[in-house]
Amino acid sequence: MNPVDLRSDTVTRPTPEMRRAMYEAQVGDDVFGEDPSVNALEERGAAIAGKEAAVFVPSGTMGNQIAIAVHTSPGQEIICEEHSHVVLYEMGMLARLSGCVARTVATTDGRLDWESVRPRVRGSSDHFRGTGLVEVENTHNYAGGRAYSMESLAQLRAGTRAAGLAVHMDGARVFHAAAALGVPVREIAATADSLTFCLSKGLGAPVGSVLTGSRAFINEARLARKALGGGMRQAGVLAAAGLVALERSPANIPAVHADAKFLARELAAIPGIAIDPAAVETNIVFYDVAGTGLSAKQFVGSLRESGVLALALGPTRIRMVTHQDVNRADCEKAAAAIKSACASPAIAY
Ligand code: TLP
Repeated sequence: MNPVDLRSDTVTRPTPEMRRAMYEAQVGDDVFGEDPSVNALEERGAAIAGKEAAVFVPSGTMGNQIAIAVHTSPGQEIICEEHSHVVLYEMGMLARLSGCVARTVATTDGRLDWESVRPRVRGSSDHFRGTGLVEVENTHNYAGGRAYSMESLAQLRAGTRAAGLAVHMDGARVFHAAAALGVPVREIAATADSLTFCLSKGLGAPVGSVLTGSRAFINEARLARKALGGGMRQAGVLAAAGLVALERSPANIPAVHADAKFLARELAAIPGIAIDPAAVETNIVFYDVAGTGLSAKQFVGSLRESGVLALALGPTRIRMVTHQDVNRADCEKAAAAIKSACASPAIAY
């Protein structure tokens, strides 16, 4: 039997409809701008985000890093949350590719606000290059899938605009933010100059992300993508699956969120597990197993024995992510496996 894989929403497999679309996709050389499926995906992505243009990129990391490179110049500072993906999980590329430094802001829930950003904003002088960009992650992965409120984003937008600063949104899971808030993606995107969203996270497509912004920004982004080796030629086979994902998958998100909340409530009732179910707003469930006497690694090993996969993302911190390839019964199985892992003595896995 296949394990219940809750390590990430990146693990989803393309649906039969996606596979059919991939098989039938019209393709051409995308570096020449001649792949009709990629062109259609970019048009659709831009329309959904309410931006002038979009570029299809192989990954969320590439989308974010291209955005940072285009918005900034070397020596500048990027204000972002301390646990943001661009800082913790993108291989230091904001320094390596863009020559920038991160001015991180500590938060309790991953969400920046203008009050915490404002004191870090500075112009350039004889001694420093100053702020180049504000980056927000929505939903915030490491903070447990928290979504920014529209009010907070509007304040950030007003403050950054007055300061003449660009905002990039890492919206890898922006469709989850939109579902949690009950607002269209374009309203969220309107609070940033550029937005990356992932087709392969939470939308079920096999590969790819879309970077959106103004036409001038995307023209530059396209050159940066080529420079990084991201010109993918007959990428229409991938874009075709992405188009299906954009069409079909948002409808699945409410059930995916309900599963995460169900799992969080179940976990809250298990002695030894520390979790605040009220903090689970979308599809990411973090919990702490310190109270069980097991390390996160041991705990994950024990779950694996029961056919449930999770990620250890700290000494005693575990992440589970619900997605469209798991259902309520799978979450019940996961909760039962967690109960039995808590009951078992500490074995070295
Ligand atoms: N996140 C992955 C891991 O890298 C942690 C995951 O399993 O959640 N932004 C955010 C907010 C992300 O969560 C991720 C992937 C990315 C960007 C990068 O996307 P990819 O993996 O496509 O480069």
